[in-house]
Amino acid sequence: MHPDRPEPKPGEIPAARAGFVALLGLPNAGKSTLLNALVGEHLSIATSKAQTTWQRVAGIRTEDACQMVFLDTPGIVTGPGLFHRSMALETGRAADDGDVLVAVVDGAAPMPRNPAGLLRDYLAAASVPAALAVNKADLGRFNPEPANSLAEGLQLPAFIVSARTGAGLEPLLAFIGSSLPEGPFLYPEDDIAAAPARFFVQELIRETVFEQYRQEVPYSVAVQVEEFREGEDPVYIAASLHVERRSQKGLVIGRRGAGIRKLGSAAREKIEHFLGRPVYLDLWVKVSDGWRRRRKGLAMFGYTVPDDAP
Ligand SMILES: Nc1nc2c(ncn2[C@@H]2O[C@H](COP(=O)(O)OP(=O)(O)O)[C@@H](O)[C@H]2O)c(=O)[nH]1
Ligand SMILES: [Mg+2]
Repeated sequence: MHPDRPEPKPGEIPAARAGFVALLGLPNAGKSTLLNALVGEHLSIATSKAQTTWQRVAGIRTEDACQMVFLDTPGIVTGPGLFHRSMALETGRAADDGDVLVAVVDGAAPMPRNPAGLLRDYLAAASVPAALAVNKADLGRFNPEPANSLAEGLQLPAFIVSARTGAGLEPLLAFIGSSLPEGPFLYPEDDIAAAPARFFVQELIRETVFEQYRQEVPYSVAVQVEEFREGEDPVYIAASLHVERRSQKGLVIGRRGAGIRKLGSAAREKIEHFLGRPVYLDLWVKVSDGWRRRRKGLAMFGYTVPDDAP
């Protein structure tokens, strides 16, 4: 219970609660996997590679008189590049919008010192209720101690969870539910996402790129859905993949188009699952020279542009 909030009187029907829950944490902690587990749908792309989430993704869970709008974020991203700063800004904005903060910590990995310090700063500066979700409890090497002592130092509750198996989510949800402000729902009760279907199509294609390509290639690919014709059967979707350099175009397309064909069929299956309908997916590869380093490039693909961007 938030300290400023009065206890409901016995017999009183509790008012509805609703608000934003920002998911913070280091790359690879499992923020996106946790959002998906909390919403019960694969909304936010999650891969074994770090920094796959480039902008905020909102997923909605409505239960009884409580609506939680989870904001997945790129997390605590450090790095001098424009794109790193764009991601860090996204995280900061989601944290500002959060009525509750949940810091996701990988309990199966050693805590790196510097970024963990940033996480601590975020939590220490928070003016809203916050908690730690100590994730990956399903792994044998799980050790909650470092996260627990971080939580203790900040006087925050810590919840041991596994985003992968769904274990331990109930106590975390109870904490979030009781910490949200009273107020009407922010979205219709049946909505699970706060973005149009084409956003998720774009993200599913990006996720598949992360799964199928190596090294820096997936980090260079922005996806733009050019056409989305839901009136057609199968649904017709055309999307372009924008790489940063000409040499990457060949890498994505692959020998005699094998790469792009494999990408297209795996992405199509995911999109069909998401839409619940057959899909015809047309993919194009384009070169948008150094888009991650330019204001125009970031803006073109809908990413946050830092004020001082060239
Ligand atoms: N074993 C295990 N793996 C997890 C869990 N949560 C996330 N992962 C894995 O950790 C990696 C990073 O997850 P992701 O959600 O993309 O992390 P993010 O960068 O914080 O969004 C992926 O390979 C996930 O499958 C968990 O509870 N248990
Ligand atoms: Mg993520």
